[in-house]
Order: sequence, then structure tokens, then C-alpha cells
Amino acid sequence: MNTLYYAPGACSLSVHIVLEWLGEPYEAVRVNPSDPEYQKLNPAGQVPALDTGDGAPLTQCSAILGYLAHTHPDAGLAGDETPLGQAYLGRWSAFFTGDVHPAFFPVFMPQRYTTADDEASLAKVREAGTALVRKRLDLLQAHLDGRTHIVGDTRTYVDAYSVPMIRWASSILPGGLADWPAVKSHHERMLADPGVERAMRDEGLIES
Ligand SMILES: N[C@@H](CCC(=O)N[C@@H](CS)C(=O)NCC(=O)O)C(=O)O
Repeated sequence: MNTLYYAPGACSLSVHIVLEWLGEPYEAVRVNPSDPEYQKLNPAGQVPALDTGDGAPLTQCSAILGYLAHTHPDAGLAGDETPLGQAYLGRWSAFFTGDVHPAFFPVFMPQRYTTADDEASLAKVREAGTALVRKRLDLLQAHLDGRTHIVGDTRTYVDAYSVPMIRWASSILPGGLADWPAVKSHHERMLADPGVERAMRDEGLIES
């Protein structure tokens, strides 16, 4: 049985959602990434980690999501299996890992991006991160306009990947997602998905 190590609302929520979509038993263990005990499992001090029972735990969202989707082909979460289909999926997975997720780091942890420690300097770092988040949403908006899902016509693991990040964007941007209507519609569609709801309830993000 898979065991997911997660922190509430973190990027690990995407793995939690995919585990719900697979419909198989799994265990979800809440951790604090900076806990030295947890760091014995993942020395990077980050969530998610997935213990598959097959050896060393898997880390890195994109790798875990791809692993779960490809080991459960009947769930249809890996999209079109042609080389081009996989390239599209990889392109959007990389977009979240490499472009969207890091744009939030200066917003949530500005102290890691400057040696200054006064509030004005930290606020500037947060502002720069927020501008990057907006740019990433612009790209996603252009892509999602006229689409129901990020890749193809049905849900893939990349749609799950979007949930925590678009949720963060919605919470940090003063007008929420109002400037990105296609992103907003996609996110609302995801939030209405029963598997997404279950994972969010399990993490205490919505009321039972
Ligand atoms: N590249 C990693 C990044 C994981 C990551 O940054 N996770 C955050 C939560 S969203 C975390 O655990 N942060 C704790 C820290 O950096 O101290 C992945 O994609 O899994």
C-alpha cells in the first residue's frame, strides 16, 4: 500500500488527489517537513514523499504523479500514451514544477531570497514573486481558454498538480483569479471534483 507524507495545502495535495482518483487504499501521514524525524525519510526536508513499499521513498511531485499514473493505466491519468502525448503532459508537468511552483517561493519564504532582514526588503521580494505568479497565470490563461482540462479532454495528473498552486494564487492575489477567467473556471471545476473534495477534507482545508 502507498503511504503519502504530506503537509496540509502544500504541493503534496496534488498527490493526495491522484491517490483519491485511483480509488485504492492508501495511507496519508501528515508531517512537518522541517521535522528531523521526517528528514530521515526525505533529507530534502520537503513534501511530498511517497513510500511505495518497494524501497527508498519517491520524492518530487512530478515523479510521484507520473509514477502513480503510469502504474494505474486504467485510471487514464497519464493522457495520450503516444510520444507526442507524453511530451505535452511532460511540458505541463514541467511548467508546474519549474515555473509555477518556484514563483511562490519568494512569496512564502522571502527570507531565503535576500540577505536583508528588514520588513521593507522582504516585502520587495514578495512583490517580485507575486509578479512572477501573475506571469505564469497569464500563460496558463492563454492555454486554458476554450479548454476543459490542461492536457486533452479528460483529467490527467497535471490537472491535480494545478490544484494546490492555483489555490495559493487565489489566496495571495488581491483580486483572486478574476483576471484569469479560464484558470478560474478550470480551478472551480477541479474543486467540484469529488476526489479533490475528499483529499482537501482529509487535509482539513474544507469542513467535513
Ligand atoms: N521540487 C519539489 C519541491 C517540493 C517543495 O518545495 N515542497 C514544499 C511544500 S509545497 C516544502 O516541503 N517546503 C518545505 C521547505 O522548503 O522548507 C517537488 O516538486 O516535490
